[in-house]
Amino acid sequence: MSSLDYKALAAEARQIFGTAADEQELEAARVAWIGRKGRITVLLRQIPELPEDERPLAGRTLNTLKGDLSSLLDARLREFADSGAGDETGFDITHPGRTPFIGRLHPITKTLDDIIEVFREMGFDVAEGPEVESEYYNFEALNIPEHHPARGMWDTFWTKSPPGLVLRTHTSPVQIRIMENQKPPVRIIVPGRCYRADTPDATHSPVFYQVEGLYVDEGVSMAMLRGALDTFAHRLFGSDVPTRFRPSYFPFTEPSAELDIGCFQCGGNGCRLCKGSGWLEILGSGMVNPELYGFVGYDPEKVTGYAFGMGVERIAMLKYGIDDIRLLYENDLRFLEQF
Ligand code: 2U9
Repeated sequence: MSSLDYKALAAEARQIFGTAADEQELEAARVAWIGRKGRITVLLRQIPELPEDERPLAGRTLNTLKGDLSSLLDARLREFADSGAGDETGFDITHPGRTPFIGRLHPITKTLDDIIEVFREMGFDVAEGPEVESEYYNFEALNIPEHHPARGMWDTFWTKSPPGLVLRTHTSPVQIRIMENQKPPVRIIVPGRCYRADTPDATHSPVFYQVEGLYVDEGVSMAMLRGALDTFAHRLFGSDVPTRFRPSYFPFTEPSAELDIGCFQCGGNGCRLCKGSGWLEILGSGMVNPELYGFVGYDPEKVTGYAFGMGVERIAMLKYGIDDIRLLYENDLRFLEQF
């Protein structure tokens, strides 16, 4: 059997299978071509009678054609079944539906969206900036000079080539960039991915998300900060949750304070989650250190500002009762499908 014969044979068979008008015609084609006494089957059976050097090619080509015709047959049958059994519109109301795969948002994304929504309603704009930063924006302009002991608060990834850049350890550089380009009032929140050279454990991930906020204008006060953060905590964790402001230290804010919410697990009596204190820390904050205004050309005699920052994973873990941050990065569907 020569390859030319095969081509003509294949074309003829495909034409017949492809144009069969209904299931009966298709069944007739099946019997005539690939049934027990069909043309292809008979030709396959005759291979041993061919000259020896023609047998391999004939076997291969005929078997391939048989497989192709069988697939074509299945496809056409499915086609008839899909349009078949139906009413005059061709729609088969008895045909079982296909369950669509419903995607869902990652718990970090959900939490990020919730946080952004609350601050948007309070009048904050959303700003973003680069994840690879200069040492100047990530540290110096934030009142954290080289050799300052506060640098130890951030284990930093440095770039090799070009050298001297950092993967931002917080989103604060974006606030500096915005203030350089915009006169007060500035009222922004800055969501984004940050990096710290921490060893991963249940509460640390070298990649994590932050939302920071900044409000600078004439007359911005610590009381306004407290009010905004209280509103935020109540919106995210419920209007009954107790809050407290606890003094703290950050080089870029003075004075600084952390916001705690009452532990919802033990109701404030002390448990493992709150490490016995009855309180859960949810964010850091403070009045922008006036030193910073010199870096961006603002007049510290005229404006004041508040700033805050929170780890999105921490908020998500508290909100959803997740006890290990690594679960948020492993992408195990059994975990993700719960949200
Ligand atoms: C400018 C001035 C001040 C942002 C602030 C914090 C306090 C803070 C941490 C919370 C958990 C980071 O994710 S975390 O590790 N952040 O406690 N961040 S005040 O202050 C700024 C930012 C920008 C120009």
